[in-house]
Amino acid sequence: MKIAVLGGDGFCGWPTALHLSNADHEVHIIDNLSRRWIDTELGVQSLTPMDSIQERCRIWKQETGRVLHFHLLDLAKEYERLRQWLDAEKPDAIIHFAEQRAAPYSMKSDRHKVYTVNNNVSATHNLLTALVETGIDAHLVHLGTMGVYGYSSVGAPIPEGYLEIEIDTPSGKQAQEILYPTRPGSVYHMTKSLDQILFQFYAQNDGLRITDLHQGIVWGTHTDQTRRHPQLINRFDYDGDYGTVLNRFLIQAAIDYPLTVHGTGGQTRAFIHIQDSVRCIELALSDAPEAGDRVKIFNQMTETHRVRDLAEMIAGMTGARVAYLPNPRKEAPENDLVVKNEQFLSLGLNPTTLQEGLLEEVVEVARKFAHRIDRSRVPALSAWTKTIGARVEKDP
Ligand code: NAD
Ligand code: USQ
Repeated sequence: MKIAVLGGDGFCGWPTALHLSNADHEVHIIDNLSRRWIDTELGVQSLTPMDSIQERCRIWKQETGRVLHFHLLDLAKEYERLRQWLDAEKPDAIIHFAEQRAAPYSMKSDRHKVYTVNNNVSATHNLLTALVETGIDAHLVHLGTMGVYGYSSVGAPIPEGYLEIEIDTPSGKQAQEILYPTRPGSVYHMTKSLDQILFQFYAQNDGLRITDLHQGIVWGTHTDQTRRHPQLINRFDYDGDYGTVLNRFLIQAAIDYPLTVHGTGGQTRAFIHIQDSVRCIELALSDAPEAGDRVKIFNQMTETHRVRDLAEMIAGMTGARVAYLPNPRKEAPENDLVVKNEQFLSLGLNPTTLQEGLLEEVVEVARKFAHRIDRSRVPALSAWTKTIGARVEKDP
């Protein structure tokens, strides 16, 4: 297939582009490199040294003989160029990673909220309307988030996207299937909830074929392809805005920094290893909906863990200390989480679960590049409300 990977320079997009290229697909990366600019804005860098996207593509060709095409394009701001590109290239499938994805970054200030909403909602909507306009029947696979469901403590299993309900009508009870009610916990997660409505509309109105993957927190760094050459290494975020919890704990353990648990650490979240994330996308591509189908929704996660359990496990493994800090976020201090993920399992996913070997591998990567870590960028300082901000700043 000819596949466009939007956001293919990012943490999930790069290994996906390599995986699909390795599987003999013709891969086109589209990215505006905004993530690299945000590193500059925040004064941080990936733990792992990343070459330019052009250099990464050159090394991939040198190692495998396969070509990765790169196009510098802003999906949110360059609608005409996007439409022309689609019209000229007519991809069979499009994988959409190209959004501002950090919850803390989206809550930093009013400017960051505005940027995140404008960038994410415009990128998704521009893509959808350009597909309609050009009449291209590509299968669109979007990387969404488990966070759209919210983390209430009800404890009932979270279905894959849709909820069956019964409503009272004058002629008795009627069964109905609705999108699971969304309850985002940050401006970023809110944009993913808005994306869901955009997808629902364009599938029903124009017959677009869309799959939305509600992905959990991705951990790890290597995949089979990124291991092939040092310059193909994946990015790895550790800072307080972009670093995700398990990867942060692993680098903190490597540099002897107390593991930064927010609050009691009673938050339970869904996780998936980067290698499985890449594999799930390939599986989703092989199971495309037909025109006229509702949006196909998968829960892309393999296990759930409580944050404090992860911290204690890594502390036990590495001897790191655990620090329980005031929580900069507004979120339930404790929640249970049961998630259905039968669809990927039935398509043949064989989940990679947290294993000491793999955790140790990440700590090794962190130790190798520890000299690149700026300890002052480790604390998570972006506060969800002004009141919470005052409390977090007072913490010694
Ligand atoms: P990332 O920030 O590393 O990559 C996103 C890429 O998209 C970057 O290279 C960025 O430059 C590009 N981009 C952003 N806006 C763009 C625009 N307007 N035009 C063109 N390119 C643009 O993020 P990631 O961790 O790879 O996440 C990718 C997707 O997966 C996101 O949509 C995110 O919501 C979702 N996701 C990520 C995780 C995770 O743990 N990393 C978990 C669940 C879901
Ligand atoms: N947390 C800590 N200590 C830290 C960092 C985080 O205790 O040092 C806690 C947070 O308070 C939160 C949980 O860990 O309760 C998860 O935080 P996170 O930063 O790992 O994940 P999140 O903000 O939810 O966002 C990440 C990705 C996002 C993706 C989402 C999937 O950045 O793109 O959508 O995971 S999910 O969480 O399933 O919605």
